[in-house]
Amino acid sequence: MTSRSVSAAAFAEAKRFIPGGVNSPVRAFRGVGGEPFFVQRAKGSHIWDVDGNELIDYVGTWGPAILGHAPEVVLSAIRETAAHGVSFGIPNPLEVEMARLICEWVPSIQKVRMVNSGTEATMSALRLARGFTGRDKVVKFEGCYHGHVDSLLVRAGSGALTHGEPDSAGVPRAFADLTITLPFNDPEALRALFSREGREIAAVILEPIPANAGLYFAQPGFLEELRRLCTEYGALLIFDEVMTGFRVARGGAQELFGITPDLTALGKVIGGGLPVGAFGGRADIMDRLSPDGPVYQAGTLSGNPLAMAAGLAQLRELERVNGWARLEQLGALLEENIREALQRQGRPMAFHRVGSMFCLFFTPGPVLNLADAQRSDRAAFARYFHSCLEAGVYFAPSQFETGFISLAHTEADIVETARIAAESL
Ligand code: HOZ
Repeated sequence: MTSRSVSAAAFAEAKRFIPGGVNSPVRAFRGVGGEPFFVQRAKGSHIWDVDGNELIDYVGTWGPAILGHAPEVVLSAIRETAAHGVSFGIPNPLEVEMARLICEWVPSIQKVRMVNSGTEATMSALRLARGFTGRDKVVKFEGCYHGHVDSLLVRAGSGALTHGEPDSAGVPRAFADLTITLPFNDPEALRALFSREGREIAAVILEPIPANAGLYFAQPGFLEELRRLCTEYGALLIFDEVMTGFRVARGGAQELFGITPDLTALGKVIGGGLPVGAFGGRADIMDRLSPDGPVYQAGTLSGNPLAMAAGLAQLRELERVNGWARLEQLGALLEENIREALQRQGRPMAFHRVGSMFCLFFTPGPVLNLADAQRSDRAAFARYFHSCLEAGVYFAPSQFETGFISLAHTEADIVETARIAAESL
């Protein structure tokens, strides 16, 4: 049995001063039982806890670490930039470089504004959509998670779902009333809603690849129908690509599917591990932002030079090595090994993957929406999670999260992971 006594002591101390002992609920292991370990350091595909245990990591700081932990290109960019100052609150050239890169890589984005987290990105995109359309209602999908934005913590995924609070306390009824939720992959429900109140809808926001209630995919035609309805009724289509942006393809999920949203929210990979988000889209919409337009949005640390430098270094490295092709290879290797193990053991379980993102559901499936994902055997997932952790593999501590492979993972890491996963089923 692995010893984690130093982590246990650190957690006890943390709980005295930090609510629940964590600065974000998903870290608390509530979905799997037990207590979180404390990390000492992370490099490449591995992390070491304060007790000296080494783990192959598939959380990747919840998505940003696409090159692996602490890659040299990012570290040296941070060091070089820090030598000139760590924050200015004055326009700096790195912000413009980042904006130009985003606009070049994601053609639906003609203008972009940097913020400090994915939550800020979706929150601001929503306000802009309301300001632009002059309408109040927004539509989201059950199980999609868009950060802890008041009006989006309704039937939400990720930690909200894991902890059984998909409708958070503290969100005024009046806000929640303006949020309409629909099941994912239900075009009939979508059409019915639009024909009833389409002209009152400011925006539809979704993860084009839902990855916060496990990982599942849009059925053929669903995203196209959504795009068509938004256009017909004058509602804005917002893609939350905080997880998928720059990860599933250079141009994100919208490039994979060939769908053009009006606005896009970004985060995670874009910051190279530093706190960054961004939202952007059509210039005529973005120009409604202050100081040119009436929609106010601001941030002391937005466009922070260290964050811009780290993000730019990570994105350029990804492109230099054509990281997406390599991530697909590694993802395919994991999938092949896991599927083979499931078949060998006669375990009909839904394994979903897109590039370097993956999820093993403890249900035979099909999993097409939140209700399907909730059929997973969460007790079995918890046993699997702890068995993998004990054997040296760290997956996200919830059935309702997604795994991330990085460019630092090796074939040997992947094969070893699949072996441990198979033994833990
Ligand atoms: N957005 C992350 C994936 N579900 C979770 C990060 C967090 O809530 O701390």
